[in-house]
Amino acid sequence: MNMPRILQIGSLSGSPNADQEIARRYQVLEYWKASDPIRFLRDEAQDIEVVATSAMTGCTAAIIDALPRLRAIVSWGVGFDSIDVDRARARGVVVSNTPDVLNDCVADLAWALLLGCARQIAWGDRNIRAHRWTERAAGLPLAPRVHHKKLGVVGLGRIGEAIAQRGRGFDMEVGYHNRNPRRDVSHRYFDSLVELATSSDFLVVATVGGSSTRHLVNEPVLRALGPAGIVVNIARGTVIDEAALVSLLSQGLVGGAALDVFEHEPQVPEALKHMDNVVLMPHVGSATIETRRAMLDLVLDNLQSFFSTGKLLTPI
Ligand code: 8YV
Repeated sequence: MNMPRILQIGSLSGSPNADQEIARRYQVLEYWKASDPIRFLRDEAQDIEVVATSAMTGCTAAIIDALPRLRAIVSWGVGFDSIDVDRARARGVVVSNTPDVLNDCVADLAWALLLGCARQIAWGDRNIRAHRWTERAAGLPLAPRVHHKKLGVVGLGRIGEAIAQRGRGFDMEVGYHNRNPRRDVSHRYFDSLVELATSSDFLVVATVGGSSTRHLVNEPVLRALGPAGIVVNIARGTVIDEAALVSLLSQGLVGGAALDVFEHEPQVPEALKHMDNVVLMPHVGSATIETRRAMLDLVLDNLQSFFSTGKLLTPI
């Protein structure tokens, strides 16, 4: 049987056996293994109609431009800031991502980070492992209470909504900032992000990445959150002005930070690694067995749908 050919930009190593499962159904051109990528596209990929990629490996304008017959980009992950969607649209190329299937797991991680930072879980764990229970326990600063406090969500999309819903379970007052208020939710809307930060104990960033939100959470917003406030980011590192965050944390002007994403991944500012009021994770919001399986299934279903009907199941 003649399997359709696709170009895969990077290994989908975030889902176990993803590369093998894709290769069982398609003839895969492995872009990430090419020693001379430009030549590889010119010599091997001129007939390629479909690209498979991920939120991490993306798809640049240069790749889109180098594929004259390209019709679709199928991506693993909900974020598409690493894909040049404008260039794809201009070329009539459709793009799919993997929305919804990861909402709850990303929201769970946001809450694990929030609780972990507020209740000093990583700090306690580090001290026990270092045999410092008695030494440090005496100096343990009391943690802030979480329940019945104020939760601010930056970006009340599908993931933000799942985070807000969990906040209600902790009897929290929930506020949010979006470009426009949503009519279908009862949480309080703030059209000013500074005002949301001022009125929040915990500010959770759940908005899209990309140029439209770059440094949306800037120094004034972080100052407004204040010395008792904790900022959580499970969105994209670019949404927070990381240099401002490091500086305000080191001056005690922001209370704490719990971060799954960073501005220059996989680099993490050294200063953050030495702060007890900071919790760090290596961009793993969707990394559960069930969700990563569902993400791979949606990639496979989008590929199959496009090859059989010319339509994507979850176009962006
Ligand atoms: C990551 C994500 O891709 O879906 C997204 O956009 O950011 C996540 O699923 C994943 O956690 C690996 O970085």
